[in-house]
Amino acid sequence: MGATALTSAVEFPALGSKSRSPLPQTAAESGDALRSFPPGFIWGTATASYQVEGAVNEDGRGLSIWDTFSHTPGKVNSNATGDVADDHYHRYKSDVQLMKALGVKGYRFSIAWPRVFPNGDGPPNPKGLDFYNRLVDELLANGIQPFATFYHWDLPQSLQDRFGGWEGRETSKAFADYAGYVAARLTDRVKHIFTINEFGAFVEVGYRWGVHAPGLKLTGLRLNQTRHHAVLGHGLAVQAIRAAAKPGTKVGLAENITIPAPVFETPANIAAAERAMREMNAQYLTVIQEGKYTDWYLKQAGADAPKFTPEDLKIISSPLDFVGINVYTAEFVRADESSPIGVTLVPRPKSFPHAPSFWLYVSPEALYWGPRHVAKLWGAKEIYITENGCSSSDEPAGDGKVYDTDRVTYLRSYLTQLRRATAEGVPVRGYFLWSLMDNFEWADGYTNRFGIHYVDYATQKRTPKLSADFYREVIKRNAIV
Ligand code: PNW
Repeated sequence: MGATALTSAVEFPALGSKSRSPLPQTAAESGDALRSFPPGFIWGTATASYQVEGAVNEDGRGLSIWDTFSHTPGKVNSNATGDVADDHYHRYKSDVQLMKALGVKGYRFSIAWPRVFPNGDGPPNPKGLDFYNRLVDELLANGIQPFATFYHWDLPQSLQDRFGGWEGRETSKAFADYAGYVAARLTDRVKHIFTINEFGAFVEVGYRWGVHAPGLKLTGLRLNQTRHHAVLGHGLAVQAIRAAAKPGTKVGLAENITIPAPVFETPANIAAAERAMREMNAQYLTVIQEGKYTDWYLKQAGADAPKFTPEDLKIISSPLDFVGINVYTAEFVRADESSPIGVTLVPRPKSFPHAPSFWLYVSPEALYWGPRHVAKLWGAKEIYITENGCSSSDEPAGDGKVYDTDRVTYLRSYLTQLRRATAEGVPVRGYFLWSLMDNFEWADGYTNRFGIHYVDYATQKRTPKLSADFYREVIKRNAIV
């Protein structure tokens, strides 16, 4: 059987021939109504300070827990550190040009607390803040809106040493002081602020599993109190930002909510997923939205329940202007009368497809159910997808290009689910792809690449991957391609 047998067996009408059924030629032709996003939708990319900046000893920056952790042998894959990372501190101007070439409308970056307050509290270091002044000015000059995260895990080491980091209430207070200081100086130009990135990652992975900085393995009351101080720090920061910011500044957070998706969309399973959403996020987004810990969480914690005052709960639930969610994966659930909250987690088979990052199960439904739960349960009026993306093996081909069709497929599937949410009126206003470029992927070092630009770490050369071409088209058409 040769090629002739194949071609004669299947007859493809020539394109343009009269007998051809009138199928649309492109996805856009198949109806923008089916593929497009609301007008004014903000397409963006995201990064974080320690993952891209480098320049760890420059202009008076203090030590962070990630400097200490990455320099402790055995903690990070290949003992990689963020000492140089993407050298973004020096290359931010050309990196802004990468964004401009993509056509992004927004850029989500984070501010390194130890650049601004080298000891976490005490005297500020104006030279540290100057970097962000330069970056913000460069973004605005290129028509890109800055979205700033105030805490993306690089806690000043001094706070870890003196107060046990987020184990101590003093850290929550210091965070608010730092947030107010920065808000006073940037909000003439930065209109969107995220207090904290991923409570559910930095507390659980850093203070419970010991896999991220500071590498602790807390349990019981100490762990629950750390969780409490994280959300308290967020609430205190919201108040400090509101007190210091220029009018028109919007404040929110960026949380990697656990997203329960109904394994099939029956009314009973959907109701079960909504119950699960509140409980699976009880220590973080639920208490922030509802101003109380769920009965079930407190019951489970028993004597280890965090110690708090009614005033704490009021601070934690300070009203927000928007909710940001980082979306990577879903947990499938179904209704179950026999469970105390009427829902069971469906186990994942070993063969469930995932990205090179072991935790990143490919579940596009997350980008529908995540924002929908947030809007339905808590009435959020403005939602941002503050991160979504995936790792890939990303090996450059002979021509130097990276043909990351796995990432393109991943993004297209997820965006299709996001489109379903916006079409139903879920108020998602923007989407920030993680990440603009390959970077320091925490305990995985430089092995798991998430960028849509390939970074050659030996030369710092950035090359757009196929996924960058895909994203440029999506942005240009405001539609899935
Ligand atoms: C997020 N998990 O981290 C972070 O906000 C980014 O800094 C990071 O680079 C990106 O996602 C990709 O990992 C996560 O284990 C790390 O479920 C781990 C998990 C989730 C998010």
